[in-house]
Amino acid sequence: MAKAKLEKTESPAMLEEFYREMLYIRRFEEKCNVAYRLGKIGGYMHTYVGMEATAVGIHHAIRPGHDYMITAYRDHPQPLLLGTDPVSVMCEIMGRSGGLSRGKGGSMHVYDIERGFYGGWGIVGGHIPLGGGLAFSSKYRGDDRVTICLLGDGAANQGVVFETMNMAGLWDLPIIFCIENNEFAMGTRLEYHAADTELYKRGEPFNIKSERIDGMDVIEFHKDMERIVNWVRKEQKPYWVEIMNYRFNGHGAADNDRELYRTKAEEAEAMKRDPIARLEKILLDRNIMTREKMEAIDEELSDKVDAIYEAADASPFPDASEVYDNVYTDIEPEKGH
Ligand SMILES: Cc1ncc(C[n+]2csc(CCOP(=O)(O)OP(=O)(O)O)c2C)c(N)n1
Ligand SMILES: [Mg+2]
Repeated sequence: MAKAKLEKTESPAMLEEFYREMLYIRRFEEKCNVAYRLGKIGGYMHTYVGMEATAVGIHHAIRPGHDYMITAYRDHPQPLLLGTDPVSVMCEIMGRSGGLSRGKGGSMHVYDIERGFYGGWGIVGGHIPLGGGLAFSSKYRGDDRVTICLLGDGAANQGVVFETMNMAGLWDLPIIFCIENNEFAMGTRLEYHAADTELYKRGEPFNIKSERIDGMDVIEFHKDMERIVNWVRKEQKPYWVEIMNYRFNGHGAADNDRELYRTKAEEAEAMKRDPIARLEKILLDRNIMTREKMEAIDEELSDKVDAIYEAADASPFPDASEVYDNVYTDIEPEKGH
């Protein structure tokens, strides 16, 4: 049994899939960064560069399309992995009418409910009780869904997190709080915002099983997440997992002053943990892939991302007449309420 599992999780085909998916996310995010600088994307935008193993490892640990997932504003990779039309994702990021929210939400409000992805939320910590609600609905209906609730190290300090943890622990909700500890909350380093930087310890007072795992080694991380997801599905209890990763870009696309809060030397050290480079080394060492094959995959994915961008750029902006559509009010705007 254990051997069969190992073969599945470490088969060459699986590792190639991990590689393709992580590289796809990186090239997609890099394209977004370029588009932002060209003025093609407005508002806020936060990329996932450096953290790709986290999205990919979780995606392969859940039942995609069946389980629920909710996150904050680093929300581009999850729908890409779930199979959402990537042009509709890019359109949303670019504010075009072909977007998932018809271009009204932007980068922070990507979602795909049909595939179990509930967004895409901009208020730090605001989505955590919603994650609790998703897990409660599974419990109430008696289905076997697991809810993945992603949150940052900074978000882990918000009051609603503790309220949700209490309810999750009390009512045995099938939710996994995935703390993406990328060491920063905007420009605030972990040790300046957390009374105890060992965030994994926070589960215990709420009677929630918890642990800290490495989120930069996609193979090990995926195995850990698979074990945790299976446990939560079977036991119908919550889990609190601190995922150690690092964001390579600035906090958001407008953050060009990373030197104000971290040194170049520190970044260089962290980039030695690059999940893509780490997997490349494993693929080469195990003779699963050659450098040439990797370059060919990179070219293929870069072309794919270029085509997604071109298609999105051809989508029109929403018409001004739509400005009040899907806004939850029946009050006439001209009456000034
Ligand atoms: C309630 C609230 N306070 C402040 C902000 C501004 N803000 C946006 S992101 C962020 C930092 C969050 O950091 P973290 O949870 O670690 O997530 P990361 O960006 O590292 O993924 C802050 C303070 C906000 N969006 N909402
Ligand atoms: Mg953070």
